[in-house]
Amino acid sequence: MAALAAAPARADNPIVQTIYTADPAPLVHNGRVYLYTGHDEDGSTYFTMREWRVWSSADMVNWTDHGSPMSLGTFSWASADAWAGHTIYRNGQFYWYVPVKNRSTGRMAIGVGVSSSPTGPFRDALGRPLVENGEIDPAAFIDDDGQAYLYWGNPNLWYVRLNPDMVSFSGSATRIPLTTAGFGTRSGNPSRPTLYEEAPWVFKRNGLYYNVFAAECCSEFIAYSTAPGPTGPWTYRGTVMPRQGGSFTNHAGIVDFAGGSYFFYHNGALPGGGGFTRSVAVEKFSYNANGTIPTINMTTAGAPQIGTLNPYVRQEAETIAWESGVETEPSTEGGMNVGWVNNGDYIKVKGVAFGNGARSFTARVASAASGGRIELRLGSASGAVVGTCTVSGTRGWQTWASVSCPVAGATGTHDLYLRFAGGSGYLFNLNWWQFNVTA
Ligand code: FUB
Repeated sequence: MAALAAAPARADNPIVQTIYTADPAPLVHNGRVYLYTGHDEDGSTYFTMREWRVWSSADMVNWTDHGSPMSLGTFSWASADAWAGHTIYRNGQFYWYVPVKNRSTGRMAIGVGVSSSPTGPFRDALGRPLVENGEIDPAAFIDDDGQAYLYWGNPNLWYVRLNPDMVSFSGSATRIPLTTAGFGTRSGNPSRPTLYEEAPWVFKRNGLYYNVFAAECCSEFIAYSTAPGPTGPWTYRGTVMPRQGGSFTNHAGIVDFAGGSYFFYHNGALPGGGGFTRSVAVEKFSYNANGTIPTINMTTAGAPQIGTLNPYVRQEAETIAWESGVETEPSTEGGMNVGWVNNGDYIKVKGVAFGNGARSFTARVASAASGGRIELRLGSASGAVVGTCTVSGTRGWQTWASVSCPVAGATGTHDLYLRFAGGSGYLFNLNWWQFNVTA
């Protein structure tokens, strides 16, 4: 399992440790960043990917796991390869464009899932591919005039003009000329003379159109081009993220959120990580004054936290900055819960604002075994204990009960560690928790 997290306790990249994730596609909606990813299977030796996953955050460090609201099973015509997708919002609906293998043709095709919620569930909007030419990595963009575009491609770069319904298009697929002026020069590969490899990410900023893409496999780096319009002509602008991180692919997504700019990518940084067991990470960056993108390097620290987390409202157990040992699963009470909890495992929640002090703690727990303890620690997994909650068996891993315990010494803002203790084997599951200002 990827949930090893033997790295230093304070690192926050990669941002998900419970599973391997790849191909980030961030979307800002209603004060949160929703992060759509692929899922590399444990121990994979190919791009063995069967589902997509959704995460969200309001502070860029504590990420909530929303599970898998779309998988190969969503597309009855798809047989394999739940690869790199992109989600965009329009008129109350979320459209998730994904490449999958078409069972009947054996070729890669682009499907589109649709949902009225950013966390799904998503359904197949068409019951067939939106477009199919054997190429991958769709990215949607809606221009200021309302015209939407879908870009995709490896080895070529294509676009179609999407209709306002976002699930049909006008005209036919158009190939963007891959010129060296537009996409840089690759040497030693006459059939691919430009750096463009795959994974386009198109957006507009201050009237300039950007195409950030994975360059020159393998290994890939992230590069970008700009243009005066959504269809070009493109001019190559250089490297965004050099080759780093132990994965021979990389895949970028960029958003602006709460006044900052954020660059998402993937690498092989988790234990057992590599080219087919990747993990999504994020860095904060600032555009240069002339609109160019600076070189961005991978870090283990990740982005700084925006604000703090409020412990006096219900927090999902699967809202995590870093964890060691646990996994998640769908909960019968809705959303996800944390499970596979062993003695010594922990969850770090960053920047928790206790204010004048918490007096008690409540957790929603379930256990088919005999339970254990939740130690509430500040600063590190071995930090000061401000409370300990005893969890008893509930006769089922989804038989939920609330437990409470007193808290003392939790004032100000700290990283909170929920450290789990008990005997051998799985101890209990955790669905949500909340601190209280009353005993
Ligand atoms: O994840 C499978 C493929 O690897 C994606 O479609 C590409 O962008 C590369 O990241």
